[in-house]
Amino acid sequence: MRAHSLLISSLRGIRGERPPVWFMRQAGRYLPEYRAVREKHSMLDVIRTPELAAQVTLQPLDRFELDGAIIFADILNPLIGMGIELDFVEGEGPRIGNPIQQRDDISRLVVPDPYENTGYTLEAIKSVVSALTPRGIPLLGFAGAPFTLAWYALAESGKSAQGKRIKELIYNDPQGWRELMEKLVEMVSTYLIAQAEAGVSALQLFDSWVGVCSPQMYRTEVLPYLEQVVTQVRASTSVPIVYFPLGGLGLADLVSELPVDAVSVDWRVSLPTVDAAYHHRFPLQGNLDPVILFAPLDTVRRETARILHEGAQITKPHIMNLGHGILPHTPISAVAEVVKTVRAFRYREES
Ligand code: 1CP
Repeated sequence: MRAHSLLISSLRGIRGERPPVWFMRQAGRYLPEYRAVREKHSMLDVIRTPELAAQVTLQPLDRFELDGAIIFADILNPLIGMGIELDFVEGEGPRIGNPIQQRDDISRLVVPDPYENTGYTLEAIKSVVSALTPRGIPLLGFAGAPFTLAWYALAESGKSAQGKRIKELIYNDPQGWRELMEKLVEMVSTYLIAQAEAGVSALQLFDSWVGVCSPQMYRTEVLPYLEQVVTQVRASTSVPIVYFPLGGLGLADLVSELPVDAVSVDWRVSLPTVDAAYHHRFPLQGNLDPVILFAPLDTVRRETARILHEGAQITKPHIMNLGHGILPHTPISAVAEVVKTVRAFRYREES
């Protein structure tokens, strides 16, 4: 049974008395209880051990009165079953052992069965759902969007943030690009559907690198594959789907064509401005700058209030979140302050 909640009704377009609040990366290094688990276990071990993944997922819920949880995993671990070697290197982040360099590397990729490839996450989801349903808190599942997964499979890094490798593949080997995207579409769709079957109440697609695309590239090389993912997922489950095009403000007009339920917004734009760019179509999630959480608490309170008032001006519901994930070393008191400020807010005070 799925929890009926402020978060899910807001994602479905029904505004409650206040916005729901949850945070991307709400489980993570800023929590001492997370660091304690990670001292004993590697990132991949935590993800692949359902008891540990469930434990870490629930940690922020025991500290803060959040309106949602997100299953602990990464966008990259599902690539392992496709034949991509992945490791998380301490203090550095993900590293791909055998990045795609030529057409053969694409041809040898397989589309894994999600139950075989990521059964551990599906088990963790079941366990978290049984813990959270009595508390009325919904669990989100997620996946990387095909473009962003291709980015990592090609070993693009922050240093080549223009996306030279991915764009060269698109321009120089269109057939190879199509084959790669088709395999990623299949992997992502079946994985999201399996998460819905395991009991998540909503799904989020992270497109963290799509901001490097021109609208033209996005229209022809990215959007059609995203549409395939959303259409396939929709055909087998009715849970709401959230899309997060980080840095994708220039793509808003095209994103507004996607049949998703809600869009997550980074901090670079005000919610009313982006609402207009999306033609008032979507509930919007976001968009407090994660760095504001390092400011004095009255600044945190004031900036949270500013986002709440901007969120009250959009056409569809607002879901309070950050514009990107919580950063390591974020003060816990600032996270608590945001939650407190949101929970005390009421829309009727707006009029
Ligand atoms: O313990 C550690 O140091 C590991 C840090 C960490 C964590 C906590 C990584 C490595 N991944 C995660 C978990 C994670 N990643 C979640 C869990 C649920 C939650 O939000 O609480 C989610 C949803 C992700 C998604 C993810 N992973 C994205 C999309 C969102 C985003 O940040 O843009 C991306 C790009 C990744 C790749 C990744 N994994 C880890 C790092 C440091 C990165 C980013 C590397 C880069 O910038 O290229």
